[in-house]
Amino acid sequence: MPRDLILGTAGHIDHGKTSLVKVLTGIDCDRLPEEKARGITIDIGFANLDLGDVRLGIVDVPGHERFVKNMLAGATGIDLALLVVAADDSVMPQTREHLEILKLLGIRNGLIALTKADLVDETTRDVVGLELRELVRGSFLEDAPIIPTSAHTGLGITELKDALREMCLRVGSEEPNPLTPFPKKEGGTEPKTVLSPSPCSGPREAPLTGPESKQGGVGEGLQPQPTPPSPLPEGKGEQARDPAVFEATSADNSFSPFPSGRGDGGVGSSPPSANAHRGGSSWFRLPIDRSFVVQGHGTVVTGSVVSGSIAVGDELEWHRGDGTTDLVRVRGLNNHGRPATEVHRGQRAAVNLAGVPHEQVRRGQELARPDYLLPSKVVTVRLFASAEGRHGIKHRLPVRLHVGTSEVMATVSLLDCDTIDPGQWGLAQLFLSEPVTTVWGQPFVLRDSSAEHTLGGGQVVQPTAAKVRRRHIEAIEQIEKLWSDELQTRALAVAWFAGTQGFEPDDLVRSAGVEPNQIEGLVSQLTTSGKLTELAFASNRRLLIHTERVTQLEARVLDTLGTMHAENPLMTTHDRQKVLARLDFVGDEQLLQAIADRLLRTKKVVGDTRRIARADFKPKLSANQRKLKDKIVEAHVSAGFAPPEPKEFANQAGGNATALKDIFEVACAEGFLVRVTDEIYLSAKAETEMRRRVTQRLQTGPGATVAEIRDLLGTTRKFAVPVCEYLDRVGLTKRAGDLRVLAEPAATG
Ligand SMILES: Nc1nc2c(ncn2[C@@H]2O[C@H](COP(=O)(O)OP(=O)(O)OP(=O)(O)O)[C@@H](O)[C@H]2O)c(=O)[nH]1
Ligand SMILES: [Mg+2]
Repeated sequence: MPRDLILGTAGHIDHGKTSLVKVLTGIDCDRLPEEKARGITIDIGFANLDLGDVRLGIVDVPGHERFVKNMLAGATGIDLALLVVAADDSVMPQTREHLEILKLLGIRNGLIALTKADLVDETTRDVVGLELRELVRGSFLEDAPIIPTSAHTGLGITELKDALREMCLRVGSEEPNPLTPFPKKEGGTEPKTVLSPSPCSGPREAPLTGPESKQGGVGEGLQPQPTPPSPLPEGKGEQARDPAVFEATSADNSFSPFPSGRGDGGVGSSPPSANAHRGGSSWFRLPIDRSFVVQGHGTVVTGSVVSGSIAVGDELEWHRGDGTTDLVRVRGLNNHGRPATEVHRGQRAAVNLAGVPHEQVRRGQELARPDYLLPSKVVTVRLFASAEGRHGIKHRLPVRLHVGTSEVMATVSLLDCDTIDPGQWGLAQLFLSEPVTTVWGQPFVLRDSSAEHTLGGGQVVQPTAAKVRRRHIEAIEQIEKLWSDELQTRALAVAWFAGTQGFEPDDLVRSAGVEPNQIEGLVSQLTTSGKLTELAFASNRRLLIHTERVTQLEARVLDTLGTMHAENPLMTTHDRQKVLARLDFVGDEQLLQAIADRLLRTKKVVGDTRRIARADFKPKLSANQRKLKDKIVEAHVSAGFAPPEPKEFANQAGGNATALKDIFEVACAEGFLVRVTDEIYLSAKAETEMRRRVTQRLQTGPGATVAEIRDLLGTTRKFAVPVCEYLDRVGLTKRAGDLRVLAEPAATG
């Protein structure tokens, strides 16, 4: 099975990148009329090179300083770089800038082509070679071969192919990933611990160690820049959307949506399975770099597959770059102009999508497995200020964020310092003018707001973040934990930030760099050890919450119950709904019910689905007094409107008048009895019935006398007078001469 990898060119304008790709592949990546006319590359172009056991997708980038943003879109998702330097020109500004960008993007493998070798003598070549060695010292290209080539004489082309093949085989066995974090030796000093308030400069005492090899909410913004840059490259304009431009091209520009069967095009005897490839166990993701229309088939989008795989017929989420998404179906697939049944990481892909209007597709959008990515206007990052930069990166600096194929205006909020000095790291949040879709560990690049210089870059630590207060030590410590080598530590930090809202297991792929096949094991370790708590809801909802947060919520429920017990010391239990209603700021009724159930299960609370009390609450009545209370309630229920007098129970209360009063008050507080006077209590049921009858009677006619109300209730005058006064008191009736009328005429009881 051939190995698929993506190679990107890099280097200063006119140094011979496109010419070199052409002699290597026979494909001219400069396709646009404007590119032809001006003799320069404007936007990224594509080619492919079959080296037998290695298949390379090639992204050729422009060297012009004005088109660095296109270079950045092309460099996303590449596995290897081919740094091109003209022997007659040596190291130039974009040689440096492109190399810096490749380093920031975490590219770890590459070769150097010393082009136009036919134009210089041996001595010049050697001098330029020395300058190059100096340039790449300490970078991923430090030990890369420098191969003199000529697109005109063919010098070095065979050697270059051999070197490429050899490197690809080595890279394949190293299992690289485009989301590899910044290699330590190139990244300057790692972020310091955050407890020091000083600027991010000077040596760090306790460096944050990041993993050597990893894979891959909205807060208040700090006023991002108003106008996001145009999604289309300068000079290309609508031409990029012109199907004719693309249909005429080779590589992945020509699209034929129907696979022509197994073994087609030298791909092998069967389509490779998703897991047979590096990153194959990850979820699919493709940052879109172009789109076009194919007559009769509709919209086709292209990009480098940065993780996972897809097959024809799959459903994907189309992230439109404005925070909205749509589910779309893969109607057909192409890889370098050949139909394919599936495409995977390391391949260029052209995806024919059903139901996607072409005019709505733009660079910077993404296709991904549904529910993998989440757009966010705030991301938390580890940020490195380029050693080349003069001023470092200051708090509140307006910048351009380049991540994936998107470019978005942003404002930097430095969390642990005021300035990141050149060559240093810091922790930051980026507040964006448009939402972006990122994953944990994803590299990005920052350029200045006028798009003239590369300022730095780093890795995403929180793809969807809420605003963190600067120098908030606890939050910053948790952010540092998100960069731990340990999956468990990262997952717990995710849980910490998710708070009482919790998170779903699958979120860990995006927010902690956990491989999908590691989720179950990780979650079960964390729940078994009691660090995470899983709450299952009736609705099949499965939420993971940091156990500390669960404990906090439990404490809140207990506190609330405690307050209610203190407010009503006579009440033995409280209405569960009313208790939880006092915590409605938590904003999740299901969660509170689950917490109450846990408290019942762990016997910190007693009761049932209706009424609850703290297990440690000491009710005011003894067990015997409670029995008497039940008896009294019973007697009142059966007596209706002719209730017994309290003193009838004095003997049973041991002659203790205060205790007897308490018993009646508890019965009232618990809602069983209603006090009319100290001598008259009604059962709650009788009181409700009384209100109903009186209301009904008074709804018609002039009103009713006390005698009439007495008859209505079938009781005595001695009882009727205080009852009428009670009804006045509670606002149901009022006096009108000798009569009682409804206090609110419209009241219906
Ligand atoms: N003599 C000589 N000329 C070369 C060689 N390679 C490229 N050129 C010439 O250099 C000029 C620029 O070549 P390109 O391949 O377009 O350079 P590029 O790096 O792709 O330029 P941009 O994409 O615009 O950054 C063209 O006129 C080429 O013919 C070479 O090996 N020898
Ligand atoms: Mg070119």
